[in-house]
Amino acid sequence: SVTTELTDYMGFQGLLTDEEKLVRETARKFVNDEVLPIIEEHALNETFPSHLIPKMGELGFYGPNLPEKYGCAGLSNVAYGLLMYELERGDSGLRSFASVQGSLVMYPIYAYGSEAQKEYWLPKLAAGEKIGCFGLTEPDFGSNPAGMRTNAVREANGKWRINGSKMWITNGSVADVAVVWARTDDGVRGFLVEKGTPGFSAPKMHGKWSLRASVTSELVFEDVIVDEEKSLLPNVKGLKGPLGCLTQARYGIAWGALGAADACYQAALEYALSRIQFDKPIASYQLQQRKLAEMVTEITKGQLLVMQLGRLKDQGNYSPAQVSMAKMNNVHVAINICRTARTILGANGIMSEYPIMRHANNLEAVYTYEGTHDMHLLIIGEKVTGISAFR
Ligand code: TGC
Ligand code: FAD
Repeated sequence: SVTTELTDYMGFQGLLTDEEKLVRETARKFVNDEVLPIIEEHALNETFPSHLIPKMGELGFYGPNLPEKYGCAGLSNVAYGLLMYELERGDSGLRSFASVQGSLVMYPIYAYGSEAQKEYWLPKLAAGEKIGCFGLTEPDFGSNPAGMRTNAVREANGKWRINGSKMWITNGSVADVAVVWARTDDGVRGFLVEKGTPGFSAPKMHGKWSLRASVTSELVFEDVIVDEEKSLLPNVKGLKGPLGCLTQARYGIAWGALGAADACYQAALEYALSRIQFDKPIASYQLQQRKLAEMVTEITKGQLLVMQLGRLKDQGNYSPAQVSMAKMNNVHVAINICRTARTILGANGIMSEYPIMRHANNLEAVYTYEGTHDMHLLIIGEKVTGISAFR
């Protein structure tokens, strides 16, 4: 059964504005009505529920914290976080879709694009009429994108020629536009490459045991020619371009992972109260109570962490290293909560009838993408010591 309220041990919802509460309730209803009934089937079949894309656009789920001028909702960052929480309570793949579309495609166009690029792309992406993807990672450069080999060379006629390949790209083969980061004579630059451009292909990757209800692809560029005005993001140079987008997406993941944890905690609590062994509900045994008590404690601490971060972000007074702490901590506690929830359900915990293995497996990818757990520890370590231990 579907529990109707989110876990709230410390009056977290009392910290929300009416608008934020409405966003959360809208997203929760959408997930309960449209996602939970179908998501296990999609995960089993390794398909994304693409029929939900326009509906999520209608509900304003893409880039909701960007300005209304471009067809977005102009909501607070806390509202955006709550949306990610609820979507990931459904499935990390669904939250990934919205994260990529809003934080990794719409955000760079908004922050680094020309006015014409913004006016052309943002309303279509906000409505879900067009889908985007974000190509940074390469087969040989994951945690260290500074080493990327994909390159773009400016030709005499104001065109650019792109060569190289990207890997592990969410939505790659379904995207109408790829935000691609490439090495140039002028440092790393961002390009908008449209589906169907000659020399550009995006083969789908198969065989994931994690994020099965999400499309992951390679991007291949073989002498792809793009027009400077339409394609080059003019307002950023260097690795701070893509890393600035990651800060936006990592912020949403820090909220989202708690949604997956919440789904597993609630399933475990309900199960523990109803499952009888040795003539009593297993919830009456101290060992199981300890697990539930630790789960709800970690969810509560995580909620307060992202709430404070969200308010700081709304004030424009936050740092990427703070976002790293929230992403690192909340994904870490979420994966542990999902695994512990699995033990409470015993054998039932491995079945697709319950959401637990799906969430636990999804979080393996979430633990790694958008900066691995280790990389975020090193970012925090650098912040507190002043010494970089990356290289
Ligand atoms: P470094 O020298 O530290 O920085 C280069 C420039 O970037 C600035 N910067 C940032 N700006 C904004 N946000 C951040 N988070 C930033 N981090 C750094 C920095 O100030 C500097 O600016 P400037 O003006 O001085 O040039 O760069 P580095 O090469 O030493 O690398 C730092 C490191 C290791 C932290 C970075 O490379 C890193 O974060 N690596 C992890 C890679 C990663 O997270 N990849 C994610 C790929 S996308 C993805 O996974 C999508 S999943 C989508 C889904 O399905 O949800
Ligand atoms: P590596 O960087 O090879 O790391 C392997 C291990 O070494 C990790 O444990 C890491 O923590 C550790 N390590 C690396 N460097 C150090 C160091 N200096 N010190 C200590 N330990 C270190 N990328 C995109 O650009 N766009 C996307 O849309 C996207 N979607 C993704 C979707 C999925 C399902 C997955 C799984 C990945 C996605 N990625 C995407 C890629 C993701 O960002 C990378 O997988 C991630 O950044 C890690 O890179 P890697 O897998 O190459 O691991």
